[in-house]
Amino acid sequence: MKEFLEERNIMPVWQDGCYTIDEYLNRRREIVDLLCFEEYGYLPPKPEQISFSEVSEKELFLGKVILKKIIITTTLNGKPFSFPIYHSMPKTVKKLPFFVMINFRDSVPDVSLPIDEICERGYAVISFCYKDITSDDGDFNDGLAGIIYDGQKRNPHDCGKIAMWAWAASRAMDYALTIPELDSGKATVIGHSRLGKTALLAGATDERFYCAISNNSGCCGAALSRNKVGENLKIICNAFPHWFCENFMKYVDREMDLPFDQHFLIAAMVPRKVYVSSSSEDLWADPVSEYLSCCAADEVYAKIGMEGFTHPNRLPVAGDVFHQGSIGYHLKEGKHSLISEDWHHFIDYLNIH
Ligand code: GTR
Repeated sequence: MKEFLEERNIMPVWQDGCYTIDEYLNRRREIVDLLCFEEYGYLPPKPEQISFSEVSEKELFLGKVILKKIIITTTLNGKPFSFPIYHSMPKTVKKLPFFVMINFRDSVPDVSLPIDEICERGYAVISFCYKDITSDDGDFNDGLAGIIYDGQKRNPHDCGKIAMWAWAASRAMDYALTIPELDSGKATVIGHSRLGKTALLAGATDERFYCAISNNSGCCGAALSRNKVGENLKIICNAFPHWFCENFMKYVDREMDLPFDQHFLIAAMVPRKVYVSSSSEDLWADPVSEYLSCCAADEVYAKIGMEGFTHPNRLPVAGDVFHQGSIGYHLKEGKHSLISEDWHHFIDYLNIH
């Protein structure tokens, strides 16, 4: 794989003097800081107060699944901000591993959230709709954005919308920690596409997530930016400048000047687990660049003596599933999507680790 990585001008995540997990954790903080400062903006602060109120409970799938709707209420800058989350779990007496899913919709089940199959395999899910946090557009008065900016201008390193959605995933995690049926050590944050970018940032900034899963996250998610095909920085920053901080705009057409590449975001999960899934026809996201990012991040696991990305010495082909190391991976045949097949791969991987 060396020749492919050389073509991409891969920057080493590693710096001299880090050989243990503890030394890497300091480096990790610098990496997360860099990604926030230059790309996504710093996440909003932890709320001054947080509370949870259950508004409904029902049974689904002939009573096999319990679905609760909860309102999370936070106080931020002295002002209240609330949003709904959905907590689905199988009826059980034992502690459950669980997903925090940042979703496009608030429906449960949903086309991307086959709750019956996930619960059947012994996992719970806490999901929420990203638009219940703040709108997916340049309106910085809507929802959480309005609370944070209060009509003021953003500083160049202040949060864009991805960082706000990631903040909400951490609030869902705050809720999970209050639920005795959920195993706090087995939390995985997951999202698809723009929300796959968000899941990686949530995992990078909140170490309570044991694993982060990015499904088809592409540009500014799992995929390397340098020499990427399909969407690039110019296209994404033109279409969705609100996803990022203002500092990021200076890298349009200047990928080579970035002081990092997206494998830094993957490496921010070390020594925890991270999973990248791609779809073979998703050329906009660029599966090869997603794969090479995993190859590049592998180095960091290797340095601290952990198995990182275990894969054959070739580019991926549809049907590949690599679950052995700390970086999980699969390339499904088909289009840009998050479907039941992906979920079964994720659960297979989590069950091994
Ligand atoms: C596209 C965008 C991608 C991807 C996708 C999505 O329009 O170019 O970066 O995130 O949206 O979120 O569905």
